[in-house]
Amino acid sequence: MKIGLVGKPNVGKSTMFAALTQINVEIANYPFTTIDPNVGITLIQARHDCPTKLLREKLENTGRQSETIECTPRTGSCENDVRLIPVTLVDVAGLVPGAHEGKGRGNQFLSDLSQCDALIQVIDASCLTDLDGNPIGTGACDPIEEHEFLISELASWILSIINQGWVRGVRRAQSDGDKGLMSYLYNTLNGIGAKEKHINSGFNKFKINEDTINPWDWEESKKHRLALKLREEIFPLYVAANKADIAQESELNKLIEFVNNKNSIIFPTSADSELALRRANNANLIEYNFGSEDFIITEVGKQKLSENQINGLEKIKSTLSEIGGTGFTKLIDKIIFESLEKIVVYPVQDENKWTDGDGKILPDALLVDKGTTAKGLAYEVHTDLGDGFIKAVDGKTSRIIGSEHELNDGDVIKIHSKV
Ligand SMILES: Nc1nc2c(ncn2[C@@H]2O[C@H](COP(=O)(O)OP(=O)(O)OP(=O)(O)O)[C@@H](O)[C@H]2O)c(=O)[nH]1
Ligand SMILES: [Mg+2]
Repeated sequence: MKIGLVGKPNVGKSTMFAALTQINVEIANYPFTTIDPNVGITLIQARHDCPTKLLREKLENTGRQSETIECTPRTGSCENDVRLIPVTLVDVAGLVPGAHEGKGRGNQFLSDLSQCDALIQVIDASCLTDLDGNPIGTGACDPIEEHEFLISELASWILSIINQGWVRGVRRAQSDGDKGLMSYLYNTLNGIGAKEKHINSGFNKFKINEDTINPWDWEESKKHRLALKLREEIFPLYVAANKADIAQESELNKLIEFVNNKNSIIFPTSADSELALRRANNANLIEYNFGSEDFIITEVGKQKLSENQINGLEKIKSTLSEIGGTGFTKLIDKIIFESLEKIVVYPVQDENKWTDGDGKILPDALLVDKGTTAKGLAYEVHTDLGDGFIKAVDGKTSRIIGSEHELNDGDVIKIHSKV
């Protein structure tokens, strides 16, 4: 799972990246601080208790020792039976109008977004910076315009890719109709991460209001409308209404209503606050559970923090209570588990002990699509495992399940395969 952070320059993309990945990157109050993309890992919470808890209960019920039973995540981690799953974040250069034509950092950075499963647009909800990211003061921008220009810019980028071979590509539509056109689109956009299902559903949505005959005669505006629909499928876009700590409530609410009406997900966020809290937490100055709406200053903090720092933390505290936390945990959780409809499943080699070949308990927690079947999971683990699939066993119930059985969030699955 890979999420790209996009938006105009100077909105807080790198601040959000630094806060969520704990990687130090350059942050500054001017445009184009970031040039080369930053790539890192953030951890998201599964929506269920780690199944290790169940394993312990099972053992206790049969009168066996369970205290030493702990899972060993190969990636991510687990704390107090809260399983944390890695998600890759990509922080790219700021995008200015005309980026698809090479303005600002241009197309290079757009290709940095290739293969992302979703994008989060970071918007400056405080409106203190203009569309090019220059800090010019109150009323410098319109957050809704900022959102719409990004959508259009992403579509223009997709259009510039499909235009490269359009005349030759759409000839296939002459003999094969829509199927030929879709196959051209898939072959062309596959390189930036498009899957067949994206092309099919984007194209079908486009067809609701448009005819698809004679594509060789289409005007640019029609192709742009197609690109808009394809973008929705390939790069679902969500919004972090950032700098909410200094934003005007009326502007913030206008933006939230606008994005909600488009059935996307938006939360007010404060990247600055999240970064400060995580750093203070790492230094033992405060106790802060990521995503929570409050924190406490530790004894060490009381001794070491200056009056200014305490005041700063008090300010953050009031931001947290105003906007309900810094927004990121809720935003990413909702994107992954509700909008992208992912579930977490645990493939194991031993269906009784829930271990891999080395005796490690629940080493893998995989994010897969809701509706993934037992055989589908086998393919996620390895193509050979999928090709040789015989049957699977549900580790929680010990029942044998067939290839088409749909998995549930939190399932522990042993796959039997010819290989
Ligand atoms: N008040 C406030 N300031 C913020 C917040 N997030 C980031 N900033 C400030 O906004 C400025 C820009 O932050 P960056 O993270 O460098 O922004 P960016 O979007 O990565 O910028 P480019 O790399 O130039 O595209 C810095 O001065 C940050 O401290 C926030 O939530 N609230
Ligand atoms: Mg940056």
